[in-house]
Amino acid sequence: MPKQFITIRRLLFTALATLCFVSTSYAATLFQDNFNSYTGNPNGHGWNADNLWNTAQVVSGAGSDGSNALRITFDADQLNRWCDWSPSQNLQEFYVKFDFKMDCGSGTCAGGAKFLKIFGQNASSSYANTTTAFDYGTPSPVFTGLSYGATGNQRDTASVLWYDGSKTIESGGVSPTVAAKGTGNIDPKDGKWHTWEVHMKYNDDGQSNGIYEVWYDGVQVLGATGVNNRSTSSPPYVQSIQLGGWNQNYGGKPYYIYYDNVVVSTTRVTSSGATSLPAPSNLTVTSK
Ligand SMILES: [Ca+2]
Repeated sequence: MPKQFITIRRLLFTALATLCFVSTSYAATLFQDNFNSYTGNPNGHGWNADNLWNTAQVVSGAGSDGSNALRITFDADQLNRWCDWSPSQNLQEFYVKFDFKMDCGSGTCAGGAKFLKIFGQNASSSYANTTTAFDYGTPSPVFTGLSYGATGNQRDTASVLWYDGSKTIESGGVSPTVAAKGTGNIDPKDGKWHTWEVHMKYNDDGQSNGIYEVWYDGVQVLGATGVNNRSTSSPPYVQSIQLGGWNQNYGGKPYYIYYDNVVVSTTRVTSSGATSLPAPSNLTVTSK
């Protein structure tokens, strides 16, 4: 075979091998959407969104970099304004990260909202949910803590790991170890983009080895291990990850939460959007 052919073949092989290696490095990403390829209702783009009120809409130019972003409108009380992603695989442990912005419109964002809710798979009315929400109970809602259920077969929001490091655990529930904490309530209502990250793991059957970690703008505000966040009768897997969600006390003045650059992954995502297993940057294609 002529030397030129061999050289081209080696070049192609090396290029393919490089592509495969880079691709493998990003295999930890399970789902991502920067909303830049479409506008309107996100249904059909990997999401299951509110079709009844169409309160979840991808808006042109709304992102932090002028790209498209998802906007969820909160204009009523005790209704769901949601946008869900459901994994196609059984997901016991994962990271979810996104950018978000509060837009208070002509009001003061006076309503609480679920913001980010993780629903566990439901088996015969046994389930385990996790919530990071804007607190309903204050006139100017803020993030106060991560809530989940620590007892029973229908676990939702009865226990709270507060961002000041304290915890409120239901009677009879396992008290986790809180190794990382923030300084207290988090108020993102400054009209600027922020980043929210959650790492979650369901405990194995009969064990208390669940995990919760939360970062706000890259700063860790919660780190809890030894969590018991499901009963053995609940599947240890995620049903859906929901943006927006149940809200109340909005006070008659609609407000909006924008979301962008959503990534669900099996390892923590770096600020550049890559997973924490970085793609090699020093690869070159050579031939002899
Ligand atoms: Ca975008």
